[in-house]
Amino acid sequence: MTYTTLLTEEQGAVGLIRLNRPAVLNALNDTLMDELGHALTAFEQQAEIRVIVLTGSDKAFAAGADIAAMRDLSFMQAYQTDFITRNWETLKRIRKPVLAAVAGFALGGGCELAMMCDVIYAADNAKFGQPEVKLGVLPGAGGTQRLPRAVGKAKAMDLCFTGRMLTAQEAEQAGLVARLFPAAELLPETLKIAQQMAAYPLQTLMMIKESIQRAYELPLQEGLLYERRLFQACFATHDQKEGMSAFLEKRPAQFKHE
Ligand code: CO8
Repeated sequence: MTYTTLLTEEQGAVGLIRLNRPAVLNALNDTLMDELGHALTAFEQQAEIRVIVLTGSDKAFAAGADIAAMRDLSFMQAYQTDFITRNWETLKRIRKPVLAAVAGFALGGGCELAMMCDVIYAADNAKFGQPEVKLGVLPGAGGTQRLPRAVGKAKAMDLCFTGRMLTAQEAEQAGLVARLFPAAELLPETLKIAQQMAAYPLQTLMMIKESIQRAYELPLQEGLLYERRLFQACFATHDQKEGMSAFLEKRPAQFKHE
């Protein structure tokens, strides 16, 4: 499938999606979000792909929703069409790990899109922010909800009230970013991590994702029980026997992802 706003490629068991609207720093519009939903779903359905990486350019992951496409919307148009967020839930439904590799600007909807991913790896030139207040609106795709969960209330309020940008270093210290890399190494390093993850059993990666996501939704006791049941379910898989046998026999494991 050829997209107008994305580039996609497969690298072994890793599916790579690159946001590609360079003239507007990958600003998000309905076409891009529809295509992103399609590309993610295609990798989700492709059995040989086990991990997905979402990235932008060296200058921008995404500088937010497309302001030109948004300015003249009426309330009815925004409400009835669910401008750019109509496909937002697609990303939430992806069960394979989705890693964001963020270089440059991740602002507004761009920061919110990165936060929809399971892990954010960032270049040392990355800048994160929710500058919507400067445009007379508030974050509309999770900035007031996911950002406080990621960086705490104080930083989230500060960022949303002032519209200032977090540096990559601050973002890592605050817990928004898992690891930082020099800009030139971001994508190769993220792909290396993705390949490492993709060698592990797919069903285990999916269970980890499902269980960690529950940590944000369930009371602790319910989350712990959910985790324990998934742990026990692993004993029905080939890969649990293989992983533990390989350890005891001091040899590399041969996982079959089943
Ligand atoms: N939308 C449209 N065009 C954009 C956007 C954007 N978000 N960001 C950059 N561009 C365009 C610029 O207009 C410019 O175009 P041109 O060359 O034709 O003038 C081009 O990209 C390059 O940008 P700059 O010249 O501004 O580049 P700089 O390096 O000087 O500055 C910045 C980079 C700081 C990133 C600057 O472009 C900027 O501030 N951009 C806007 C950031 C912003 O406000 N983002 C939030 C948008 S609102 C949002 O995301 C809400 C999401 C909620 C969705 C949920 C709806 C229900």
